[in-house]
Amino acid sequence: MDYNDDVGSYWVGEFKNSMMNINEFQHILIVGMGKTGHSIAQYLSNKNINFSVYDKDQSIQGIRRTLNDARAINYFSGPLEEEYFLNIDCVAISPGIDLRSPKLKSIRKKGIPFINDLAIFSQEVDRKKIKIIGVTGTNGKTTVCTLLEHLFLKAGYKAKAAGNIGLPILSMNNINELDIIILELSSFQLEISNQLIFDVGMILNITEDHMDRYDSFNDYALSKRSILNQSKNKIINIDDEVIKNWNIQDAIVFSELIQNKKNAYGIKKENKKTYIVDDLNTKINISDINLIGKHNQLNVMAVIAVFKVFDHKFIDIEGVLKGFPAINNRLERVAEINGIIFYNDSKATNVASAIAAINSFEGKNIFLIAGGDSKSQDLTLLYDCVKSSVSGMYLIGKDALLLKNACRNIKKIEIKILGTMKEAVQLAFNDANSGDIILLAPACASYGMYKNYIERGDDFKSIVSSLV
Ligand code: UMA
Ligand code: ADP
Repeated sequence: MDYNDDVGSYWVGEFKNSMMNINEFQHILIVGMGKTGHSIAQYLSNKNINFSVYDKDQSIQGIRRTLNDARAINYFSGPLEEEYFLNIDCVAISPGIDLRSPKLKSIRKKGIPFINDLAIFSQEVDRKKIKIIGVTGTNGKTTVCTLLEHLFLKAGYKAKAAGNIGLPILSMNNINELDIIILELSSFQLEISNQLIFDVGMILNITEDHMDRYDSFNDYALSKRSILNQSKNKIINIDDEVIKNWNIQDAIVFSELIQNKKNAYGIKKENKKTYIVDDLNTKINISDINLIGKHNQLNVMAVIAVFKVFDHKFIDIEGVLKGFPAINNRLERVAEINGIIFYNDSKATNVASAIAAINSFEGKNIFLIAGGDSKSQDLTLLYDCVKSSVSGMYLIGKDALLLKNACRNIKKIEIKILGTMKEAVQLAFNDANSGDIILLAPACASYGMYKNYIERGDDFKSIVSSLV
């Protein structure tokens, strides 16, 4: 089915191309020279395809240096100009570039195709041999991809997770020696090209994020939904408010609420243990895994659903799940000091993930450190959760005041705005008592205070370790 027929027309659809052959282009302009741009440049250079490069911020000398032996025809930097597209017959775009740019739309209108690393990869990979799993959703992608990679490796497959997880798809070595590739896909990556077909494509959830990049939540949701048009087998979360309304009929589903339905995974509690179950007598004990919170139960269900498509008889799923370690910056237990437990969930960069973190400590007093760049999200969605479960709120970063305003009518707690992470941790530590939780779950991106969420999590951890 054609993309636009299925989801209606919206601006992102303008950039979806059908099949094309990379070798037929005479001169490609790479827009954005971060990790992705560099991986595309290296690929084109290896194939002897002509290319030029553009980056808004990086200097021409800087790009020349980091490209090493790859040689571009032209190097452009500064504001994007239409003249950079003269003699260009294809644009290779990085995910960080906002496609609503009038200049890019006008280039596209002239009929110049836009591609990305996924489209190039689709021509490089040997599909007779390699299975590809695509994972998208607002939250949980890295957890699911890492867990899938872990399970497949333990089962003896040559498996690799790549994509938005931090490894550009074209930077993977020896692609065609692999059996299974697990691709973490952002909405930005899904905006371009429908060339790559997934053996399994899944959507974990859709909640507000990246509202600074979309005109509406619907545009963001539709970008995620487009993965289903490119997937031979679909896996979806039907507890999700957005996904359930799509009424997708031919998918394997997972849900906390249903059981014993065909092609469905659910949760069963029995003798204080939690199991993932299906209609075919699958019963997997997940009580003792290192991933805490209900949201992680959903993530594990999504992972297990993949084994409906792949043969799994020889994997001890329960055993492997138990041995899977917690992932850095995702509800990572950092320390216990004077009976107070510190958790680092720096990767909670949106409201839904912060709510999932707070809901993971039922019955505990939670002292929440949050704030940063809110990316135009609706912060009032935090209100109910903070009201019912948070005992103290310590806000930092650019949008601290916006967060405070979103929660200002909650009378029972004091909300403090602090200048640094150190002050926030110190104050939370002063206010908490034995048995309480101090949780970094910012609900915001780290921009403005840190290079990324990893640096923010590292700062939190080092401040906590200095409290001992
Ligand atoms: N740039 C421009 N013009 C612009 C915007 C950016 O020239 O208008 C330039 C910047 O100066 C910079 C380069 O583009 O030099 C950055 O490109 P990029 O933002 O596409 O970043 P990459 O380094 O290529 O990283 C991208 C993903 N980044 C984004 O989607 C923003 C990485 O996800 C991903 O790991 C990597 O490709 C490999 O696939 C990061 C991310 O934050 C971790 N993703 C978002 C998320 O997870 O929420 C979607
Ligand atoms: P992504 O790669 O989609 O950003 P991660 O696995 O890195 O996902 O997790 C990002 C944040 O979301 C973390 O704070 C994590 O605790 C939280 N999280 C993980 N899975 C879910 C989920 N299914 N629903 C809500 N939040 C989640």
